[in-house]
Amino acid sequence: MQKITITAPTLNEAIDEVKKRFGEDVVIERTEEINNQIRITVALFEGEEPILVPSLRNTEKNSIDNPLSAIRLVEEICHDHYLGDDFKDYWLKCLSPYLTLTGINIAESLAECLNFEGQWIRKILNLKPVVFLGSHGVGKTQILAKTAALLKACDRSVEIYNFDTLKSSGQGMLQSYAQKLGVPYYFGQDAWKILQESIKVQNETVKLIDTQGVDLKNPKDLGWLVSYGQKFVFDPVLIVPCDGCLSLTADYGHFIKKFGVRHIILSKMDLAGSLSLPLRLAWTTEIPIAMVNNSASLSMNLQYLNASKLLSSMTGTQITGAETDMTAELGMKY
Ligand SMILES: Nc1nc2c(ncn2[C@@H]2O[C@H](COP(=O)(O)OP(=O)(O)OP(=O)(O)O)[C@@H](O)[C@H]2O)c(=O)[nH]1
Ligand SMILES: [Mg+2]
Repeated sequence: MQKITITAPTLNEAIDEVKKRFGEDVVIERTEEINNQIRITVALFEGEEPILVPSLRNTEKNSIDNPLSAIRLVEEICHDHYLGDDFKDYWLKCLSPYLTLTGINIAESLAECLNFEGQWIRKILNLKPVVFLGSHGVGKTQILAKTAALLKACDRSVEIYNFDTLKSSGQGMLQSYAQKLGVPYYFGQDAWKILQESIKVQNETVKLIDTQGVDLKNPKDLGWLVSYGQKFVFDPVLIVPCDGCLSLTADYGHFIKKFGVRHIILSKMDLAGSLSLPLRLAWTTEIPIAMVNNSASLSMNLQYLNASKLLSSMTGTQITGAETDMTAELGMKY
């Protein structure tokens, strides 16, 4: 076996050079950063010895031991999910220190690109009403209901405030759900008054606020949040549909800034072919992904997401409730 090193200003250029000189099926033994240059060490085998670079499609493994396969997988995922060249380059840069022959954990490099807040439900504060925001029909009401159920299962006291006075069907569903959970439910103008009193008292109760769907380009119906936001502190979470259009990323980004969104919750991951909108949004805004809603059914829990689960989902293996999944532990029997 012969070892050759190739040096280039960036990882991509170094890899291109390796591919150009030695073809696709070559074993990269190591990558290092030396004097702001990337140095790749390539192992060349003599004779007919085949070099196998396994395809990672549909694999459940996050850990692989071939640097070139790891790079290919990242390139494939970015291509398939329309994540863009800038995201791909960033991810490859994060991956580069992990490219050794001792097992490459791609999920760790992905975790450096995106923030995840799996403990979001546990960290919700009583003093900051959580406002569920988002476009029309993205899953706000359903996610609020699931959040309420999970908080109840953690023995937290919860109140639901419905400010969506436009949608009578949403009102009916949320009200009946609150009844089943034994959670106080307030609607419309009454909800306003009671919420203000409840905030003043500073009790142990978590307050969840449902809102009507808004046009993200022109969220005029949320003027109340801006004016009340000067008096009270809210915790705005944005529901981002995984099947949403990538071209909306900038509108979502402006909305996040305007309303001080602290977390995003992904919805409809079960329906999405590509995850371009939520992932590019999470990457560009650095807002943590708190939870995922994965079903049209109220009886299916929210799940937390981490890099490893996301990677499984993006390579074709559906996300399943891992043993450490808080929501699976709690179970939602309502
Ligand atoms: N498949 C799937 N369906 C979902 C998911 N989340 C919500 N839904 C469905 O999407 C529809 C809309 O959900 P809602 O919770 O009413 O959405 P919303 O954002 O409150 O809608 P508006 O109040 O009208 O703006 C319902 O039929 C839900 O069952 C999800 O993660 N996956
Ligand atoms: Mg709703």
